[in-house]
Amino acid sequence: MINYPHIESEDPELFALITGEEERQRDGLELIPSENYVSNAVREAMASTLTNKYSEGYPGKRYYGGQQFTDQVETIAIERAKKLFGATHANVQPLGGANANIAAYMALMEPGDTILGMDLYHGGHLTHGHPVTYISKIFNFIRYKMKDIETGEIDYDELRQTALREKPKVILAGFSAYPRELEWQKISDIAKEVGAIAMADVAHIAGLIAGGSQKNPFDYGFDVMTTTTHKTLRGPRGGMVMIAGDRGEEIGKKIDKAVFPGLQGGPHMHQIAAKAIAFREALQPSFKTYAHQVVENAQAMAEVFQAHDIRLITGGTSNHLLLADVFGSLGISGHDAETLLDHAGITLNKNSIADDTRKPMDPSGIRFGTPAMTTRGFKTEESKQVAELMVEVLKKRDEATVTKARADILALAEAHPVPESFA
Ligand code: DSN
Repeated sequence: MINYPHIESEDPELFALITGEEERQRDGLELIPSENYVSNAVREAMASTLTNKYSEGYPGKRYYGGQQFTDQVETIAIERAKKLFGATHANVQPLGGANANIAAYMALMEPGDTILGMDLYHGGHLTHGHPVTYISKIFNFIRYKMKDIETGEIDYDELRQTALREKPKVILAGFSAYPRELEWQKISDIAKEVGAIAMADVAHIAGLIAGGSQKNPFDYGFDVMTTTTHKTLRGPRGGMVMIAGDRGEEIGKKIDKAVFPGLQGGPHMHQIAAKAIAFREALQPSFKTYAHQVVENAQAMAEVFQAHDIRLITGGTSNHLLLADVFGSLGISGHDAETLLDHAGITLNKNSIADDTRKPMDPSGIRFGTPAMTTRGFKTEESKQVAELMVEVLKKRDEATVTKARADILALAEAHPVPESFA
């Protein structure tokens, strides 16, 4: 446990909010698939005096003095990231996944250039060119989709035809709401055929790749990989860009320039230290066990939902997340399902399903996943128990059922305290 004696005595208002959030995380179940619990070591790094330091530039080439420790911190983070993902180059400075993606676009393309990515309503992400983003005004984003929503199969023929026709500079493979594994080799072959850079946004599955429960795009000819560090990878909130392959050195230089000074100012060195600590944790053999358990738990939850005839987009899951069509199956909207489950102590998010006819703030689906509960030590039996509780709440929707589920969730949470260390 980390205490906050100074905040408590100096700013009781903030102390109450921070401890309130801590209790919420402790007593409820976190099923948002992009969230996790970090170790105390990671949290200590984020609270360290490294936050006081300006370090514009890169190790050995900074614009400020006093870098004898920060240079080493960043170098260690880079080396651990490279080892974890088999990269030849890593930039650990992006402040988040959005920055990592934008820096990669800036490094790999000129304004007006075309990038082919996954359709946003078939699992892609805002930063993959949603019209509300500024980058969508700078680059020309075009899309590929699933061929079959019930199996999740991507339409690789359409992808290839589009790539041959549009000649994109970059083909982007990645997602934030797609429960299946992509065929990395097929995508990288198409990229080679049309002379495009193959870029993977593995923000959601980075931990599963590091732990060996999902394939590594670098093993299938991908040139660039962007990620967040705080989802399945279980590190501090932040981003990263990695490079591999024959053009690694050339692309690496462009990425570094794009991150700084192209996009960001001083790197957040306390976060970089925390990333280094999380990477070390992910290099331990126990992280492999964790990554495999995440997927097993998600599949156990999928079995329960399917046994209750609740439609899962793509017909199940091969990774850490599930997307359930609760409106189509149970007549409850994603928004109402999220609220109801919140009352039962289960946090997840409403989500559009592929080709949803409802609006994003009140869509047909819910998205949930197992990274955080697996960190707490949940196995398949407990995962099934949670799924049964969710289904019961979503079907019955009465106060007694929600109250009983809340008590059961609290008991499960108490039996599986959030670990303080993964050393
Ligand atoms: N907000 C993240 C997610 O929940 O998937 C993606 O950036």
